[in-house]
Amino acid sequence: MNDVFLSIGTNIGERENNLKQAVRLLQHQFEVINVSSIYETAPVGYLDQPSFLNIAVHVKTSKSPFDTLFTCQAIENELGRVRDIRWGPRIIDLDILLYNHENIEAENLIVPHPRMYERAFVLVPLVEIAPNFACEQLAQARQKLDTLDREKEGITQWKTIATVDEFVRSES
Ligand code: A4P
Ligand code: MG
Repeated sequence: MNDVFLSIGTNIGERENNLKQAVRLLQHQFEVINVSSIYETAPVGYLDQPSFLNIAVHVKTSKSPFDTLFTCQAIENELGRVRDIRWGPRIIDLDILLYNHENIEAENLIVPHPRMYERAFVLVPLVEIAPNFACEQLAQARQKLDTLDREKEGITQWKTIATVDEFVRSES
């Protein structure tokens, strides 16, 4: 089984519900091991848009990296994702951060995610759910996070998640 870390972001509609729906759909396709706290984060890249909720999710899977990407894109489509402005508002965005300790550089898939080390909204939830996970990429993520000022980056813990099951079953 492969260890995969995903980042999920949303800034349109019922944001917490969007995250919950995404995790429910992930559970149909993967073994969902852990979900981070929900963080509210200031938009990065394209600034004139509402704030995001972001989480990181650890899943185990026998799917290949490309099947994992297709599955994530299918979940985005199922939740009604429309692609228009790059880095613009979205109902849901699922990105693959890490696939084991692999480095992948294909036309449609780059792992580790090419912008993850610059983004506190990715690193804060990722490091939260991978305290004991040893790989070079996570060591780099932890190191990078130490240099970032969470407050300045506009990251606040919005809600803690006790267990994955409690999260997906709860009403938002
Ligand atoms: N792709 C390549 N590598 C990957 C990967 N590791 N995971 C390709 C997922 N996809 C990957 O993605 C565009 C293409 O990237 C895909 O066709 C895929 O083959 P997309 O999801 O269609 O478009 P996008 O989301 O606009 O691009 P991208 O690159 O995912 O956007 P970002 O860089 O993730 O930025 N601010 C806050 N606070 N929180 C956010 O969550 N998100 C973004 C999106 C901007 N600002 C944000 C947030
Ligand atoms: Mg994306």
